[in-house]
Amino acid sequence: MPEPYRIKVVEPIQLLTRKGRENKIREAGYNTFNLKSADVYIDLLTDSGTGAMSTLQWAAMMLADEAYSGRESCLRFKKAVQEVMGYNYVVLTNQGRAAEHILYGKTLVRPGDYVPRNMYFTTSKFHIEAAGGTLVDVIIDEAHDPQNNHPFKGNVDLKKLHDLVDRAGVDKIPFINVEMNVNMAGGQPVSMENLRRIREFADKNGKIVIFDVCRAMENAFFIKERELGYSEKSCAQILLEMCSYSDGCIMSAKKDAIVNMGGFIGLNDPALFEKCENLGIEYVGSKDYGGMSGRDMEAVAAGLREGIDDKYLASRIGQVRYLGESLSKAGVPIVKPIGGHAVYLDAKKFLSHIPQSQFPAEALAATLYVDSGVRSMERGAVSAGRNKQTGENIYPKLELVRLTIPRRVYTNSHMDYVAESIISLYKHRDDVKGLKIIYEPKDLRFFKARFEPAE
Ligand code: P61
Repeated sequence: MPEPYRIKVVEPIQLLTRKGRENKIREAGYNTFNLKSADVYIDLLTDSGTGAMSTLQWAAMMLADEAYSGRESCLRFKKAVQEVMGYNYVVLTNQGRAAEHILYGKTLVRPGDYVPRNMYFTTSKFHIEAAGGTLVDVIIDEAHDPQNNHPFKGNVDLKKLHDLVDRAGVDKIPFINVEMNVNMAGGQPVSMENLRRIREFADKNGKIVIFDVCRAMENAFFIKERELGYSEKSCAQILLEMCSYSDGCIMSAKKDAIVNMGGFIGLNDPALFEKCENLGIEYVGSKDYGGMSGRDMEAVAAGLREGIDDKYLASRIGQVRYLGESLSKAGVPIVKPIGGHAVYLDAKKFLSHIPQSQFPAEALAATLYVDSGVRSMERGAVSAGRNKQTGENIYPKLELVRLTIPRRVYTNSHMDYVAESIISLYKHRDDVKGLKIIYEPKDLRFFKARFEPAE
């Protein structure tokens, strides 16, 4: 089916010359984060805050209440979260990492704690570590293999959870953290069956479960499509059941809620809510705005309802699949199955002549920009950072380039251009050279690191 919307506003884009792009990537230190968006032709850096809002969202923004306290927009925001996800209490934040800071960093994690999670995410890991904790990856092994076709590669391995309890002691585990549609694994979903088993495990061990729901709507779509017993349910019903297995969540609304800015913590426990709300006042803004303006809240409230619509999700994930299948048919190595928000190139396979110490994914992202003006994102050794104790680079099994599709922004002819560019790059892949780091900040280095060609 075609997209369930038509386009009313457009934003012109332009392709610089090849010489121009060569200069721009050099000036950017070969890091696509450092490029100016005006120098990018098709921007697949991220799906975070880059979606196109609907007429309903823009109209709702005009009705926003910008009062400091007791604002209607805040009430509408909370009502939308309660209706769509079922959480009783909501703390407003400006985006996901602020929610992580408050809930993980300032409330739940103590020095020496271990937090099990189905694969790391950069900001989540940062806030757990900054509080003195350690993130322990408990995702199933299949998730680390780009070619493995497991339908729910985001699942938690219950055996790994049990082992952690035996090794660390149950008291050292403040909560179980489960990400929906796991970003670093390639946008891979968690099954309902797995969520139920995590809940049982948590209840037996007296633990709470916190979800990262920034892409839970896309996860719900995969459950509808792949899990027995869910094909007749709506994604909205599935999402409510998913969230019922958790005690709370953090949300970056910039993803599934299709807004430019916004986030929240959802909770069911009034005492935990009270703590987080007070911290929110200290760190992000008073309780009725939490780092957002009223218009941002209105956009989120409307976006939460649009983001869970079955037809929209089918078209959104269908577009990601369209790009993935074009690449796969041409033999380009990508992560399988094709994920919810992005297609991930397997840079280790794509550039098998470049050792991981020369950052093949970063080199591939830089070359793709020079070749075609398409901006993508490194998700490999640069993103994984360094071991805190030894200072050595961490070399994850997955060395990927993420082609992230913003929601409702590009058409399939943009996808065709991207696919053709990558297929042509694949043919001359042996010409691509590795990179070495010449500057990196201490934490979350991928955002600002600079490189130059190795040797
Ligand atoms: C992204 F390169 N994601 O995927 P905030 N949890 C999860 C996320 O995907 C996420 C956040 C929490 C981004 C933006 C971004 O290493 C990076 O609203 C599963 O961005 O604070 C964000 O939500 C944090 C890009 C973040 C990165 C960190 O593009």
